[in-house]
Amino acid sequence: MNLFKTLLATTAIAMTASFAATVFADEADMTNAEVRKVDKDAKKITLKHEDIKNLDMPGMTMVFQVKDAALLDKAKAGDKIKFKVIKDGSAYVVTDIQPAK
Ligand SMILES: [Cu+2]
Repeated sequence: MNLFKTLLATTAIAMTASFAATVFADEADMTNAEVRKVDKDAKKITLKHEDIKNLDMPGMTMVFQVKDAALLDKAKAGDKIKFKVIKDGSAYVVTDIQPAK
């Protein structure tokens, strides 16, 4: 294998790995939670959540920012939901909310 082929193969492997990481991040696990409070004006939601595996966070009650205020139409205090959250800089941002079955 010449140097060019080696570089090409290495790049392909790196790209595959980063693509897989991106997909993984985007497909972050849904986490179970119970809604405690919804603040549409501030685009915030208070959740009592279970362990968030993709963020390595244990279960707790905390306030999250939501990406889109429309997500809050799907949740009200007392609801059991599943949600997706990402870390954006120093903030945790909820990107999806689904009713839990
Ligand atoms: Cu938390």
